[in-house]
Amino acid sequence: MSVALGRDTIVAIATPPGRGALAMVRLSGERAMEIAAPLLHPCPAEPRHATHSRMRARDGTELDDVVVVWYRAPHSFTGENALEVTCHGGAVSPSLVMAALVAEGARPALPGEFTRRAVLNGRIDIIQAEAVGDVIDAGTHAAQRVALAQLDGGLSRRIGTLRDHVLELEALAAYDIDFPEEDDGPVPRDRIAAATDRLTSAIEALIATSAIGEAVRAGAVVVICGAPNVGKSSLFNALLGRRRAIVTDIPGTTRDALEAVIDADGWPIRLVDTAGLRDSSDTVERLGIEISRDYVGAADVLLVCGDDDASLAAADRAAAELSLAPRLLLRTKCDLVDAARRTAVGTVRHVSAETGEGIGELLHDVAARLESSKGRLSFDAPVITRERHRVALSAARDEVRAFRDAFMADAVPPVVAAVHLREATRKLEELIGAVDVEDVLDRVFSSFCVGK
Ligand SMILES: Nc1nc2c(ncn2[C@@H]2O[C@H](COP(=O)(O)OP(=O)(O)OP(=O)(O)O)[C@@H](O)[C@H]2O)c(=O)[nH]1
Ligand SMILES: [Mg+2]
Repeated sequence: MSVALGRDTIVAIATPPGRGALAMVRLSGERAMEIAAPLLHPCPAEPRHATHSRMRARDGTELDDVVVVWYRAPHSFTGENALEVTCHGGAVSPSLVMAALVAEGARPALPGEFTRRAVLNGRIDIIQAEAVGDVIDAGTHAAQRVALAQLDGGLSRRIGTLRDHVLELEALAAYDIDFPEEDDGPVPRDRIAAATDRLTSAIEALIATSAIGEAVRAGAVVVICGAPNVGKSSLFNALLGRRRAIVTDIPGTTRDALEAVIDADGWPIRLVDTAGLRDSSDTVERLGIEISRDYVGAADVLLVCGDDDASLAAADRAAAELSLAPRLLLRTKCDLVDAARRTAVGTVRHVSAETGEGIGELLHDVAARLESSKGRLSFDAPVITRERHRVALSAARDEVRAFRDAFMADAVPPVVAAVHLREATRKLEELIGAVDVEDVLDRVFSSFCVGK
């Protein structure tokens, strides 16, 4: 990359493009005020106060009527001198403001560059930076709440505490190493063993939150499957409360998988309608069926549909072959069958997209299945939300275990065993972003939008 990261003053339109009442242009870097001042009439006199200004180009051309807030380093989101210019929205005003600031020497920001600077300047850590992206990307209130808690530092503090415990253990081990001649030593071995076990359990407990954390951040995948024409797309529409998927009486109507996000008792759900599973000679339909099979394989919960007992049993067998996820059996189009003559047994639920029967309860069933497979949805304790977190914590746990094995077995000199603890500390610090920041940052910010 040829741009001088960190030294330039950067600028970006922080609001989405399109028609809107207001837009915000954000400027950050050492020269932020110097760059903006010649264009602002008047210029903000005090930091953190809103100033109503006319913005004019150097040649006197009127640009827009704006409200400016100036932040003095280090008291800004990025930790640098910064300016937020709120102008009119739409296609013209924000671009004019941005172009004028670029003409004065600011450089257009790269995606995520403001947040990257916030990390590099120690305003937030990497876990919190990820949360900034998650708050923006959240599709449901639950996902946004988890992200906000993470941004608030809950998860970072929890990981910091784990790291402190590793350091304490290392200190205990070091004491033992330094005074080996003390027979019963000042640090009995079983004390070190017990501390190691407590630490391993604490790391495990945090790893165990990944099922729920990842499901809430990304949405649990709930797939509607079954034979063609049993009413899958009708059920999909009924659950969404709007006509999204095409419904016809022609078997094989749905060709591609369709996704929509809904809420089931607080759980964010990625509901998927799929092409009916059958042997087909139609090329397009066959491709759709392959996609269906992939979705069924990746589902967190399956809604297995059949409009009679035989088709339901066949669909259940097919689903069980492809997936270990919990399956809810749905006898569809139940409005066509007399309540008295309903034959299905056990856990089969009767639903009708036509009358709405069973549809509301179905979402409670889905939430209950998710709760039993992933844990209770709660926003009080920190949860990990990404594979990156899970991988780093698992590596740290393995190092702590390796230390215990080596230390207790006297297999290697204690100093060598303690190396595992240093490695565990490093894994936890990498997770928060205390070491090798640049490398981790590149991965974290690859998906960010410009202006954040
Ligand atoms: N009476 C009644 N008819 C329904 C119900 N649900 C679906 N149907 C009818 O069944 C037919 C097939 O419905 P779809 O929802 O397209 O079925 P599908 O399973 O998505 O079919 P494919 O996409 O071809 O796999 C349509 O004619 C629907 O009107 C229901 O609850 N009651
Ligand atoms: Mg369909």
